[in-house]
Amino acid sequence: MNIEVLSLELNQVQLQDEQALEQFRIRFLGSKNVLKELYAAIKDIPNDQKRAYGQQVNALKERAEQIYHEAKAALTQTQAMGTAEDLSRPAGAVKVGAHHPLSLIRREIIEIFNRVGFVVSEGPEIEDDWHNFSALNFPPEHPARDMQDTFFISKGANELALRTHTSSVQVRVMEDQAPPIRTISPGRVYRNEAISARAHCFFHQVEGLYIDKGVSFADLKQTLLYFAQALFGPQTQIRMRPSYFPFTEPSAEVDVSCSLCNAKGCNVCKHTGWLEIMGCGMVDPNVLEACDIDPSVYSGFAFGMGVERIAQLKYRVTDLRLYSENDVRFLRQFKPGMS
Ligand code: 2U9
Repeated sequence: MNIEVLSLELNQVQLQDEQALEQFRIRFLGSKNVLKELYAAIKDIPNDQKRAYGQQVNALKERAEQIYHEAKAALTQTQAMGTAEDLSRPAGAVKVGAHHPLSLIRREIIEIFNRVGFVVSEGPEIEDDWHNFSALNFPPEHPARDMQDTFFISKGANELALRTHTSSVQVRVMEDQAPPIRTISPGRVYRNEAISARAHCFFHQVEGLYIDKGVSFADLKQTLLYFAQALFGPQTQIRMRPSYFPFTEPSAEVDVSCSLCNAKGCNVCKHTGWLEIMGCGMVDPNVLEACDIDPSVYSGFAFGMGVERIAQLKYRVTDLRLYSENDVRFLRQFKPGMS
């Protein structure tokens, strides 16, 4: 074996698979490699040529190492490309989540009222007696103040409870801002009820409030007609039935014509042609006074609706518990814009 032959071999070598690579390693870099022969022969080289000879063998060894490492790296890369993802291919479909039906309805309601100048106001879920009851004209003996109906956190002088409606947020708005006020308050509210298909210990409301000079019941009716037609379709009619709430006078329940049967009567509207969707009324002068707004100058209307109730009508959800059980078979049915 001599330097020229091995040098020629290194020039021509092709290491295209694992086997060839391993054979090359054994031959040039293994414990009994061919270069050892050349190193051993150094003792027979004349002294004046030893240095040049040694440099040539070292150069051979370095080239062999370089060829081995480059071929190994190239093989590893080829293998990786064979098994890994092809990064140039279009990505597979990504599974996206769905919006919760209550979020879809809440968003739709907010958008409809935004268009006619109502802005969203939010407030605490833990409320004091004043903002949840007293400022809203609830008499001291009103049943809503009872432990049976409300979740109290503390009783006595510093009484706190989970809010039973988002009207409390609007009391705060009236205390903080001068009229004109046009606001809607979406949010979660709590009632001390046994959980069933038709009742839950929490649900969601959107309440609205409009206070200005000269606001009338006609303004209320026209605003709610606009809302009902925006939400349920332009053919929708509304009707009002007299009702009672401590915070409004006069008060009314609002029905929309049943869009399922064109108000002809079906199972959903219980053959009446009408579906109840909200309550409303003119803000009681006592409430305005409690919030330092002069009822001889200003008047206002208010309304309130349950988001679950609206979602029930739009999506035909008949069991309230579905909204909070996080069952993906229920949740993934809802897509933005489907309502
Ligand atoms: C202020 C004054 C008055 C909000 C109103 C209703 C009528 C109403 C219910 C509908 C179904 C609650 O979710 S529900 O159980 N709400 O009927 N809410 S008027 O009146 C207000 C609000 C704020 C300061």
